[in-house]
Amino acid sequence: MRTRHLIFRGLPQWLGVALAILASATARPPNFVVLLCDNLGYGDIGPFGSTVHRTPNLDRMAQEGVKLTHLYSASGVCTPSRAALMTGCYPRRVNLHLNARGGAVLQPIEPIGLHPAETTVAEVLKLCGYRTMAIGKWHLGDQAPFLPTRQGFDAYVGVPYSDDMTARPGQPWPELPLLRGETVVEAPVDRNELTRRETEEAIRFITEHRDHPFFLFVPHAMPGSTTAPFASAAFRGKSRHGAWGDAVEELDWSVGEILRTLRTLGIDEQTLVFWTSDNGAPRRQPPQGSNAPLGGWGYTTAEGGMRVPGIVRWPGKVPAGAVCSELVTLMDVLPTLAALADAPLPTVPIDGKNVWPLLAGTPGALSPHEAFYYYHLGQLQAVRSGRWKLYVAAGGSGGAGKASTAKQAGAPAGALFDVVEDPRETRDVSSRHPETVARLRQYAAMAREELGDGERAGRGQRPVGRVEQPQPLRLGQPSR
Ligand SMILES: [Ca+2]
Repeated sequence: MRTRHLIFRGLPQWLGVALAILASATARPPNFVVLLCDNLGYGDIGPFGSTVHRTPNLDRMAQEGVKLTHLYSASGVCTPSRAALMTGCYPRRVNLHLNARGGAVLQPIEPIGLHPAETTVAEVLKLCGYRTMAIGKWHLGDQAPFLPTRQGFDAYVGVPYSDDMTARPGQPWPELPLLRGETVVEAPVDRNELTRRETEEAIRFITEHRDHPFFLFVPHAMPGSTTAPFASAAFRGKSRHGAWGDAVEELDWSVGEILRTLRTLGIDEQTLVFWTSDNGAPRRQPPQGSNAPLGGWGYTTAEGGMRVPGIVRWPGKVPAGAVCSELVTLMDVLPTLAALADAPLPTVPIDGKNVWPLLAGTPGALSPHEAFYYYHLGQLQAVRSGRWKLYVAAGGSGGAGKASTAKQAGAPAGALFDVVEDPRETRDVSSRHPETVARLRQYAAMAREELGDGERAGRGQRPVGRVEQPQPLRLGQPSR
């Protein structure tokens, strides 16, 4: 410090000012790439313990970045999870915890979607000059006012909802469409090619915008919601774990290609890459994805349903080979990227926090979340604070999709688990920690007041977007 001080003292004052101006002119905000898999479980990749899937690119990414071992999605199912990631809010706050019929996740020709007035992370960044693109499964509304192009993304390519929402007898649903912008360019899209094509689009976008700050959101459609996930010919039948393994290994290839592109273009050190999943692997028979060592399955409030694998890589900024075991959520993406881009936050209340000190490995940094709420659709089922998770309603069981058939054993209301030591949620320790139970009940009461619970409305809830006459997305018909 003393040496630098002396050097600066030796410079003429005008030169110091000129150098400072030059430095601020050349310091550009970082690029952001957010990669979100669909239904991929905590134990499905090498860095999180999989020994059945080959994920060399994610293994390397974890060695070069930080692994988030207590990262939570804000829901066990797709639409609410994505709504939370995009807005930094609990799904109930933006009223996307249910579809228009009170069930889980939006379906084709749904009259509701993410309200156009909500501010997405793409809008936050676009407002300060970022180029933005979404590539993949959107699932926040398939009507024109709800599409990514109306929510801050300059460009969009992908399927508007889940890969299993295909044309079928007894439903007015159209063939599964591939959108470019707001236009259906293929239907039905070849689902085997989705991951490969999403990757090619990502590489094209990064290459094109390498000289300008960009935000790329790639919500992959895989492993997805079918009983036999899709993969391209190069991966199909190649893993040791059936169609699920093929899809996971192609997703690993995909992140490898994206990281290689950043290196080749020389923008590796200007780019933060965040890789994660939208919820845990659902229960399937025969079993597919793995949430090990967590208990429970996707579509529930069990740890396995809502704790997701996460890796963040940014050479020189995020410590290599680090592990963050503090509680972080997908709602934190918006405020964290906004802070890094020096962009203003939405003016309405949000629930996410800036977790950059945790990602950067700042010594002593702790989770900014005093409490985290596990909602199953509209019902508050559990609260976590520190290492403790209290079920305030019976939870962690059941399931929201046809694929999760078998009844799952869940936790009864009042059960308290130490989810650091007991991530399978097998030992109810509520009788030994009455003061912790009481404290967590108070958090639950605060959540009910602000976000609501079941039929009870919360004072902080905002309206969902709604259209009067939803139309199917078909080839040759412009979306309205
Ligand atoms: Ca999902």
